[in-house]
Amino acid sequence: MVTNNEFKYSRKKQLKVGLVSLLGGEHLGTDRKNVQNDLEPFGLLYIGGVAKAQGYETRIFHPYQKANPDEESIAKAVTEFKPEILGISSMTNTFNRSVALAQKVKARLPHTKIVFGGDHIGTNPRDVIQGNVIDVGVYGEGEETFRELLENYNGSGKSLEEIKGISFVKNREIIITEKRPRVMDRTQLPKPLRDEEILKTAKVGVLMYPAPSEQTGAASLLFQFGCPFGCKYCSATTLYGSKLTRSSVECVVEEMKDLKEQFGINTAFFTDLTFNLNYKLSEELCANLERAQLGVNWTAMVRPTSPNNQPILKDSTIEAMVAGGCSKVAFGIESFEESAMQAYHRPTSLDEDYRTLRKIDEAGALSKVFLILGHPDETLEYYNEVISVLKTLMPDEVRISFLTPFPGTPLWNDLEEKRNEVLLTTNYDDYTTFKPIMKMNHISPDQLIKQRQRILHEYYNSNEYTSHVRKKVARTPKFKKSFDEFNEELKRRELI
Ligand code: B12
Repeated sequence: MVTNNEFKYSRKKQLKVGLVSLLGGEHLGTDRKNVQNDLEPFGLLYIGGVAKAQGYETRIFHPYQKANPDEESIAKAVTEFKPEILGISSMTNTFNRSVALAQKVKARLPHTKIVFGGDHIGTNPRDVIQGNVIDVGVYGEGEETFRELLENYNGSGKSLEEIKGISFVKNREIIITEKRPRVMDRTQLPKPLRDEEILKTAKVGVLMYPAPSEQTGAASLLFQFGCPFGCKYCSATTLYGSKLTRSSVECVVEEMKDLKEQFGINTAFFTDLTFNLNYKLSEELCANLERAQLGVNWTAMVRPTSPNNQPILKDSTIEAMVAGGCSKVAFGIESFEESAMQAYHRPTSLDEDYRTLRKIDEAGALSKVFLILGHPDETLEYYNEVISVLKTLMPDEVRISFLTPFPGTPLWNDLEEKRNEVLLTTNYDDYTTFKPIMKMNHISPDQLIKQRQRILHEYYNSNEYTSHVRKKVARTPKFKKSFDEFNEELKRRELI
């Protein structure tokens, strides 16, 4: 049991901060048949920005760095660096491996303090107890919390009990301190600490303009942080509450400009969960990006309808996005199975989805839709409907996840005492959205995996899709290479 987790070091010692984020299960190995994007561990980079701004020697360790291809080499590199503080960012599917890595480091550096943050501990602060190695868990957004922890390290700050937004173990008891209010104006925060090697390895996939082979690095960016819509399967509500915080138009344009000039990137990924939430602001950002003519193409996630299914995505926003360099617009259809839409608190309008896709085609961008399969009530008939709906909607790219009630989400919390009854597994490693997690009434896990493959295979091989792509490339010839590379990847994934 981690006992002395107070961080008392001699006054103003030049502390060293190590930061680690491991890759998800689907990103490991050569297969990578479910990988969509390779992006920076963005949350961790913001934490790095805080540590650097506090004047600490800060180093990031990540598998996109040639020197750190796997967890053993990362543990070795961290040990050689001898940080006083090791910050680890983890999702649920990387949590167990992150704990194992922390144990390896702690065994060699018993005085190094281990601080976990990110989507998993961020929504499950009680898991600070796991593995008996985590000194502090940071839940919710982490910048201000980590700054106060660093001050605590230097003996100049608050005691752990006084620091909001953390969990730790004291006298065999899990202490969870008060929730930390969000930082409404993120222009006050230090910029993310970028790592050139990670940035240049990062790519937006699978279908993108510029095509993956022509991308010179993909930067993650954030304008509006959080989402008030409260879909029950999403971690955002638990992580960030319903408030939306933001940076500024000037800061985002400046950041993209700096990344272009400093690292020569030509691609970006907005991690905003719903880019069109405040459409006037989003359009203002796009107008400024258009004026700046930075030659960076980017993708963003939008939402066509509100939680009560009213249209919220304006044509003017899509036009402004494309004029500002957006070359791929992504949005969730998720499910149109009645009980699933209710259970997820996430309705969809296929008419509005159709209108949105045609608008994206007309504006000259690529489109990607997200679907979730695996709600217990789904049937084979529903999957046949999914195929015919896709042939009608004709998105350029489809990502199908399996319903995954991530620990700490409303969906997980609602399952409460009947979890063992309705879940196939509670092994965190399986929570990648590419493994069936929920037991279903009419479909076995193997059948579900086959149905997912069948839906993608039948859609991408359909005449509707082939002629849609032909017309799209005829209308926007610059997309030819993007679709050619996409085709190659679909073949490699045995989807065509
Ligand atoms: C961008 C993104 C990605 C990117 C990059 C992910 C990365 N960080 O490495 C890509 C496309 C690669 C990706 C892949 C996957 N993703 Co993803 N992704 C997102 C998305 C859309 C935005 C995340 C983001 O950048 N937010 C902005 C940053 C600034 O916020 P943040 O990450 O929360 O960081 C803050 C705090 O968490 C905290 N913090 C974070 N790390 C640390 C570390 C320390 C030490 C401290 C103190 C604090 C701290 O402070 C940060 C600043 O305030 C989220 C959606 C969401 N709801 O957030 C899903 C999301 C994180 N992804 C999810 C999943 C499941 C995956 C995949 C497993 C899916 C798959 N199989 O492909 C993979 C796994 C990849 C991996 N590396 O593990 C889930 C995770 C749920 C969970 N509990 O695990 C989310 C929440 C979506 C959802 N379904 O709800 N993803």
